[in-house]
Amino acid sequence: MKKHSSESFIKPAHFLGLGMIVLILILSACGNSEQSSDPGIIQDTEAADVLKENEVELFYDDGTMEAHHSPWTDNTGGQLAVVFTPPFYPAVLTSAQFLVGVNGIPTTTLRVRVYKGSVSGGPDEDQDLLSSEMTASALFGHQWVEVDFSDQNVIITSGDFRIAMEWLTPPGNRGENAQFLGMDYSKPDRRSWWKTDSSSNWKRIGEVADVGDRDCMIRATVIKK
Ligand SMILES: [Ca+2]
Repeated sequence: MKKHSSESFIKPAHFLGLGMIVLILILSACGNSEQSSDPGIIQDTEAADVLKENEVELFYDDGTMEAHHSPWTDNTGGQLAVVFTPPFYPAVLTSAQFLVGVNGIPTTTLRVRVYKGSVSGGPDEDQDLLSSEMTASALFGHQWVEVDFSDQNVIITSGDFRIAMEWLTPPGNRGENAQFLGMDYSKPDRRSWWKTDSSSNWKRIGEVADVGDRDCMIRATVIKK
């Protein structure tokens, strides 16, 4: 009887009232959850936007490879380099990209070099900006190989800097024994440099062969400190 009287006590109107209260509570909870989670999402997005705004990729090639080069030598230590001018100071170097060509042996290990220097002069190897030796390699040909400098603490406070690909394996006179670097022949910027082997002097790439100036396909990403 007690059970029966209890059931008879809750009438349809009461169910409707309880339902409304539950609905209001649910909507209220949803509102609270939006209020508590939205600011976090907005903050994350703002932080990412700020990071993106401050990060700049520096490049002087147009992304299309007309040819690819190697130092064409039987010796080691040949290098191809690009000089970069940061748009702000201090600039922290975060990464570099090298477009490795398809010919030769694309997966050959290369050494990454970063020096001080200037647009008007050659790379200054006495001012090596890396704190430890860095190497990289492509997984296959015609690939931008990205190198991360986040552990290197490379900070440019004034002037320019240079990034070079160094051949650790003698490429041979036709370059067939090692990797190639992509070259852009369109609108060259007089920023690319050539060194045949470890004992050679740096030359502007326009002084090598008779095809004029061209851009080595090396890029750099910097962020304002
Ligand atoms: Ca091009």
